[in-house]
Amino acid sequence: MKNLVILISGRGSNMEAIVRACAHEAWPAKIAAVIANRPDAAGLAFAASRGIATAVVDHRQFPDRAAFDAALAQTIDGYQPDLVILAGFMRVLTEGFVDHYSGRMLNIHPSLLPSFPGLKTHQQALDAGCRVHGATVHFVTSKLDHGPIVAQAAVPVRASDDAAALAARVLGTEHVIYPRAVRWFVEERLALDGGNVTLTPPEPQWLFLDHTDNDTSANAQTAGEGA
Ligand code: NHR
Ligand code: GAR
Repeated sequence: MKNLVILISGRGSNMEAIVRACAHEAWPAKIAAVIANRPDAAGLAFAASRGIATAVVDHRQFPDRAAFDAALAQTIDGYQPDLVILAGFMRVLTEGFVDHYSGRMLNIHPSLLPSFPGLKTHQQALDAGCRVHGATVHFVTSKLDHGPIVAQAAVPVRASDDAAALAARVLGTEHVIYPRAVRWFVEERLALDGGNVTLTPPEPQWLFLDHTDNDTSANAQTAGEGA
């Protein structure tokens, strides 16, 4: 039985997808706690409604990142986690914190890494004229958004997209690949060799999601552009 601790900052829809998959697929795992860095994180209510322990470590109450990270690690370690899951967690973590959870901390980032690390990824993809965009599950290392890749999902960029529409399409794929990747960890199927991840036995570590919405005009426009 593996203990999972999930860190959130807001809505928590990825956390919710993982909680549901863990229950429905009867993983040999327990969601030991959901921890937020904001007292008003909406996802805390869902976790509590499922009988999951919740905690808040408010970053605004600490003088610097090192002090916040030390308090956060102490709270996390109280739950003896086998895996720490960043799910829409919005604070950059110090090297000491990341090293402490080396090989046992995952993040989902809303872009096809190594493109577009950092924030406002959907607007970055639109501004770059990308025709595909997506999300990446990766092990967390001290180099922000650059850890070994576990799974990726790609979606088309539609001509009519704004950042919110594109984010919604990507989010739908996050809810598929993140629970899947966590399950692989729980099943002890992930191995890290250098900067790469191997999955044993292998299965596709990618997802291409097309026709998730009925935006036929975008297809027509693509043909018209000769793209
Ligand atoms: N920490 C390390 N060391 N490495 C990673 O790969 C990390 C990480 C912490 C969080 C998630 C990441 C993402 O998926 C993540 C990966 C927040 C910021 C950020 O700039 C950047 C990347 C990510 C999360 N945060 C601002 C900060 O000053 C605060 C923004 C806010 O509060 O809204 O920390 O995108
Ligand atoms: C998700 O799209 C996640 O990939 C992204 O924020 C959203 C959180 O949604 N993460 C980051 O941008 C990390 N910097 P959720 O709270 O509903 O899971």
